[in-house]
This record gives sequence, C-alpha cells and structure tokens, in this order.
Amino acid sequence: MSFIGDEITRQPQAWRKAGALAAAPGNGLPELGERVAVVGCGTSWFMAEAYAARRERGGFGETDAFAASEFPHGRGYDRLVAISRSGTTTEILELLERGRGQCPTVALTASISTPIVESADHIVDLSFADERSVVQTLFATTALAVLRASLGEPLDALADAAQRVLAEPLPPEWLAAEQITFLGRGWAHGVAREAALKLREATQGWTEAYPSMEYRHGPIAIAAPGRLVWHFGPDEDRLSEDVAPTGALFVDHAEDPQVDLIRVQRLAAAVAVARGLDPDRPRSLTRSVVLGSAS
Ligand code: F1P
Repeated sequence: MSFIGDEITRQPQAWRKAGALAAAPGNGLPELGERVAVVGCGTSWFMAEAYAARRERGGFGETDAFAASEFPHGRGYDRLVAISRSGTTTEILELLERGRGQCPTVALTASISTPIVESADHIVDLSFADERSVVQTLFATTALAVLRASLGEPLDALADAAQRVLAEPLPPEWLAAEQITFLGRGWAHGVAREAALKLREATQGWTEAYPSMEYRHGPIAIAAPGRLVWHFGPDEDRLSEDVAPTGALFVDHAEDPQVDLIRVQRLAAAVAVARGLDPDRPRSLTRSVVLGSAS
C-alpha cells in the first residue's frame, strides 16, 4: 500500500485521539468570544478556512482564515492559530516571528522538533498524525478534528462514519471523470477547496472549487457529460436541478463534509495509480515549502 493509502485509513483512529488534545488545559487554543486569525499554506490553509467558518458561525467569536503569505498585518486579533504539518513552512515561520508578542499564538504541527516550536507560544502536538506522504490527508483532518473538538463537537460519531466510508467501493464513473468541480457552503467550502487540491496534487487532474451559490454564476459552464459536480453538505439550494440538464453527474452525500472528504482522498490515490503516477511522489511538490533552500 502507498503511504497515502495507509494514512487515509488511519484517520478515524486519529480523530478519536484528537478530542483529548482539545480538552487539555492550557493548550493555547482559542477561547470563547476571542477574535481569532487562523493561518496555513496549501492544505493547512483550507483546514484553517473550514475551522474559521465553523467557529464563527457556531457563535464562538469572529474568526478569519488567511493564507499565511496574505496575512493582513496591523489588524488586531486576540489569538493567532497556525496550522503546519512540517513546522518548517517559511511563510508560517515568518508570520509567527513578525507577530511575536502581539497576541498569543498556537501552532498545530506534526513535527515537534522543528523551528515552529520556538516560534509559537503554544504547540498542539499532532506527531501521532504525522505522514510520510507529501500529499496531506491524515494530519490535515486530524488538525481539523482537534479544532472542531475545541468547539465542543463530539468526534466519535464522525470517526464511526469515516470507518464506514473507508470500506465503500469507488464507483467507476468517479474514477473515469474527466473533470470535477467541488462545492460547499460555509465551512464546507474550505473542505471543497481541499478536495480540489487533493486531486490536483495527486493526479494532476482538472478540478475547481466554489461556494455553492457561486456555481450558477459562471462555473456551471464547465459541467458536461463525463464530468462530476461534487457537493459537500446537503444541497439545500437545489443545484442538482441545474446540473441535471448539463449531463454532468451530481454527487452529494449525507455525511458530514469532513467524512465525505475521505472519499475524495481515496479517489485521488486510486486515480493517481490508474494514471501510472506514484501518489506518494506528486509532481513538483515537496513535503514543505522552505524558501531560500532546497526543501
Ligand atoms: C503545507 C503544504 C502542503 C502541500 C505541499 C507543501 O505544508 O503547502 O499543504 O501539500 O506539500 O506544503 P505545512 O505547512 O502544513 O507543512
């Protein structure tokens, strides 16, 4: 089995562990009512986006998510949350250094012997969810699980559902899809962006991602037979009715978007193999982007 294949299957077990980390006193995670910024790069940015939307809409406090390179310096936050599997991503380290002393910072990382440990005030140690694959699956969703647990969300039912999804067969029409557009509302939009990135990274495939209600404003022009429109979360806006005449296949599952994402991770690994690619060695990617050195 590929590294990524193994890491995908370890997610339910890791999510169960995440709850205890969220409950640990003094872990530095945001408190009720705080104004919070969450940052990451690549997959970690999309996990930041999903959490930020969930926290704010859940009534826990204003929460913004940024790609670390686009952080609006000068804005006042009560806390900065950084997500970085490697703990070495340049933009994250620079941001933490620049913001030192301005507000409490906490980093979720899988690599506790890296510079991020010195740069952040608090560390949430996710080394049990570290990965050998360049393409992130296990770390990303476990970081999101910790953050969701910190909002009081129970994780056991999510982990049970994830276990069921891992055992499902992948339909041939998904494997054969020429193009996939991912959609979601609110926090599911972050999940949709991550799903699209997963397939791009592992398969070099053509994917896109939009907030659900933006889909009618142009992107639907891409829908055609042999292509998929994948909706995370319930299709409350009845997009399926707009997609049906295009001939594209509309995919929508009842499960929580974080669980549904596992289907896409598995699809990405399977399509990569079907295309003769090594899902553990994605083209042009490195485990961490360390600027100014060979990473
Ligand atoms: C973030 C990241 C990954 C991406 C690639 C390069 O790393 O952008 O999401 O897949 O491998 O690094 P990190 O800061 O979470 O370690």
